[in-house]
This record gives sequence, C-alpha cells and structure tokens, in this order.
Amino acid sequence: KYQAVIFDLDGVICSTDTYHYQAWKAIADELKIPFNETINHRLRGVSRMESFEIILEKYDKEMSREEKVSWTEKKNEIYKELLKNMSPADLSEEVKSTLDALREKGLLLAIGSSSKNAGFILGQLGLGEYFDAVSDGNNITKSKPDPEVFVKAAQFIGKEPEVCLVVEDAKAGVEAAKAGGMDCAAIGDAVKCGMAEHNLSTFADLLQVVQES
Ligand code: B16
Ligand code: MG
Repeated sequence: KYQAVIFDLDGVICSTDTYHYQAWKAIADELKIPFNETINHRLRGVSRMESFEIILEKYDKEMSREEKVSWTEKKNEIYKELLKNMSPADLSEEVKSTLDALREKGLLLAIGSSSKNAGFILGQLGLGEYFDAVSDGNNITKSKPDPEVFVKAAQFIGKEPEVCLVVEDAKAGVEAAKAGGMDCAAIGDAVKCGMAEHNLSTFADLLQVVQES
C-alpha cells in the first residue's frame, strides 16, 4: 500500500529536544518565567511562536508582538549555536540502516517538519542530500496539527496521501497526518495518544509495517 514515507524530524530522525530546552530555558530565565521539562514537553511539534506563547502562559505582564518576535529570534540564535554540536554521529545506526532499507524497497522518502532549521539539521547529520523532498517550517503558513506540512511533502514527491505513511513522535503531528488523509506510525511520546494506525516500539519496526501493508 505505502509508496512513500514522510518523516517528522525532531524526535523521529534525531533528537534536538535538549537543545530546544536549553535555548528556551535561557530565555525563560532571562524573563524570570518558570520553565521545566513538563512545559517543554508541550512544545513538541508546535511552531516557534506557538511554543513561546505556551511559555508566556506563566508570564504575568503584557508583551507586544515586536517583543515576542525579538525573544523568539534570540531563542533561535541560541538554538542554532547549540545545533553546531550536531554531527553525523548523532544519526543512529538503526535510523540510517532503516532509511536505506526502505529506499532499497523503492519507497520515496521525505521530511515533514515544523522546523525552520530542518535543512541545517539535516546537513549537520550528513543527510543534506538524502531525502527525495523536504517540507518544513519555511514552506508552510500553518503548523501541525494542520496537515499543510505533510500535504506539501506529498505534493513535492508527487504521491497521493493514501499511499503515504507519516512517522511522528508528537500528538499534534499524528493529528496533522490524519487531517491530511494519511496513515500514521507513532513512535515515542505519540504512541500514548492511541490515534495512529501503527505504533512503533523502535524505528526499525517501520520495515515490517511497510512490508505488511
Ligand atoms: P524551529 P518537528 C518542531 O520540529 C519541534 O518539535 C518543535 O519543538 C519546534 O518548536 C518546531 O519544530 C519549530 O522549530 O524553531 O527550529 O523552527 O518535530 O516538526 O520536526
Ligand atoms: Mg517531532
């Protein structure tokens, strides 16, 4: 059934969670806003500005649009600096060999990420030229749970949604896949939401899911 797999990036292909956390923590500390791992959890898969709005729920003053833009830009500068620490060593052997095996089977492989830094991260991992298409935060106007990022990915590779399988680690991403008419394989945190057609206990399980489809 499946002819293409569209992968979320952060939390699926690699883990940038701690970098996002460190960068947001620096901003929250400067603004004296309480911030912890539980709040950080809610930022998975949502856009940069939406993430900041969640952090600001615990801020008791007013903040103008310009100030918000400036703080999110500052967060991104810190985050990008941290991303420089990433290298091909951050790509697990399991992920790389599973991607290669899927490609070997003739499937098209794409990225569907909310991140505007997706291209940079892929480059750091040594996957700059690897995927057949990259749909990311730079080509969308609405972020997950809106399906736009995945719909665009399917268009980029020229496949109908019905033959695409999305792999996601965030509930917002699973919802986005479903809204786009695509099946979803949940991994990690997203398994809990119980909304995906397939649940992966490990990335390599994808091979079986595709084989049995
Ligand atoms: P940026 P994904 C998402 O990536 C992250 O999970 C989320 O935490 C982040 O806020 C969002 O990208 C935007 O990232 O600030 O780099 O544009 O999971 O959709 O690959
Ligand atoms: Mg993710």
